[in-house]
Amino acid sequence: MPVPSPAREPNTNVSDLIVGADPRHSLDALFVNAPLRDYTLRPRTNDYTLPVLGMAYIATYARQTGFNVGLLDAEAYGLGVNTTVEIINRAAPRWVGLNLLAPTYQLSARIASGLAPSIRLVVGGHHAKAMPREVLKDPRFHHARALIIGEAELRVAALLEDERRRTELPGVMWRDRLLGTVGAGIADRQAAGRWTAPDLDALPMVNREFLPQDPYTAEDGRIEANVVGSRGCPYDCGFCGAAVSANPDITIRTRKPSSILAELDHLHSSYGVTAFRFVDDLFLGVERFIREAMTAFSAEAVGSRYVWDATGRINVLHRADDSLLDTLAANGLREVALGIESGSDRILGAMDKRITAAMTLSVARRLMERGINVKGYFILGYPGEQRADLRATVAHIHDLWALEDRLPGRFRASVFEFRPYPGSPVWGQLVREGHDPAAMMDYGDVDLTEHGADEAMRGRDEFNFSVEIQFGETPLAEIRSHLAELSRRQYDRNAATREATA
Ligand code: B12
Ligand code: SF4
Repeated sequence: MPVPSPAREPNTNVSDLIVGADPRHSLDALFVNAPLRDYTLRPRTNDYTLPVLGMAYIATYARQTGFNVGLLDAEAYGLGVNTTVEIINRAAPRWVGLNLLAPTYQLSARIASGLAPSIRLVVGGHHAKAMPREVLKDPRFHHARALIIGEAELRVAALLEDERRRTELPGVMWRDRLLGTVGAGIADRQAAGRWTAPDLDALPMVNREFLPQDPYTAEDGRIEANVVGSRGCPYDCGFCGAAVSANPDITIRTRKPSSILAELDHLHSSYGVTAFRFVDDLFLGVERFIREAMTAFSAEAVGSRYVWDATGRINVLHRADDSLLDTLAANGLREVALGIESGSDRILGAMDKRITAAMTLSVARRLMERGINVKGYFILGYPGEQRADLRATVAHIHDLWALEDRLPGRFRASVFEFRPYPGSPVWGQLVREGHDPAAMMDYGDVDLTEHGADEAMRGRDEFNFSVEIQFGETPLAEIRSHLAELSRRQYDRNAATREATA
């Protein structure tokens, strides 16, 4: 995986790590992305992380509404928990906003408990949605004046205006400090959708002042930026926090192609960006939208100006005819990220992936024939996975590498050990089977370097964590040796390609 360097170097003065705010005025809100690890204990081993677009959307909207807001990305700067707390308390914002994800929950909770008493706290993000009552009960979140379920741009701005408005905001919860009960805002039915599913074309474009590492210069010298073209996903893959059953609040929707193109052109004229990454749950997920977007991209000759990467779905691309794939290639599609997950149809069925291993090989071949690169995500150790299934996944990856060797497009495998996320479809199944929810959330670091994959693991350090529970037939130690071996091979293949193209 390329490890791009930030286009804007972080400043050394820690208070300067707060981006996007006007330092001449007091801060209405500071949005904080917790680090993935406490970097005081162990320094960060890579220097790039995807930008926190969700929080930047919230910050952009709040600024447009008239508030002075900033963003502190503790992961991007590799900060420790105490340093993060010190920076926040020194900045003394009126509100702090924390994005809770399952694996960073404990670090976020430590940050929350260190906040000065005068600071009001608002929390959101996937984990807040999956376990709102548990979060509000956690004494470390006693500052929390509001927990927001789902897309929060409009509701955060309303809270910054007046905290008492929480009673009229749908999907907002809080703990009554005296009674210990949980309160929830109630909106009239017609207004609810306006708050929870804002019109994506009416939202302001993300202001990149809030993103310290985006746009950035990639290894090949191109300036790249991450963008979001849609929200929500209609599929229900068992392991996924974005699955439709885990997100009943989301109205699945796409931006108008003209609005997407306007953002690409804006990023090009303001920062010189020529490469874009759509980090949506699923960008190339519905054929009707792909066709509509490609008609607009062709009309604007996007392929002669830019390249772009996107998430896609194997079953949808499998149905697409050759001319649509030709159009995608002609319009600059550089890489598609596909959830391949497994080489075993039995496990793909258990995951409700709606794909087969044969379908994957066919789609990957058709894409790579056209020079479109494929990034495949794989999971080892899914609940119910037997040794034969795992062997099929390893063989599948080798088959895809073999395809790459004879086609113009590249293939890279991104392999993970399975870990459960609250709210994902398989979570409920595991709880019903008797797994302890607390144990399933006890995410800890895994050091794969002992399997001899030091350099290969460096850029992927933050992805190596585990709950130390064996969910399939294969013991974790064996899963990790496969993980290290596959990562090392992928690393060597990347190095060989780089050398060949240098
Ligand atoms: C880009 C991305 C990343 C980026 C940035 C993550 C981030 N902090 O936002 C990086 C690479 C850093 C990342 C890392 C991880 N990610 Co990630 N990531 C995504 C991805 C693909 C897109 C996120 C995005 O920008 N969406 C678009 C914006 C508009 O939506 P949003 O982020 O959800 O934000 C909206 C709401 O959630 C809410 N909100 C967000 N933040 C806040 C904050 C406050 C205060 C409030 C009130 C509301 C609020 O309002 C936002 C605007 O409407 C999502 C999948 C997805 N599409 O959501 C997975 C996803 C969020 N990631 C996930 C996971 C698990 C991880 C990692 C643990 C991965 C890993 N290491 O294995 C880490 C966690 C690191 C961390 N501290 O951020 C899971 C979360 C599952 C869960 N239940 O926790 C998701 C859903 C993927 C999945 N399908 O399972 N990720
Ligand atoms: S893995 Fe991809 S397709 Fe499946 S539910 Fe998640 S975002 Fe949707």
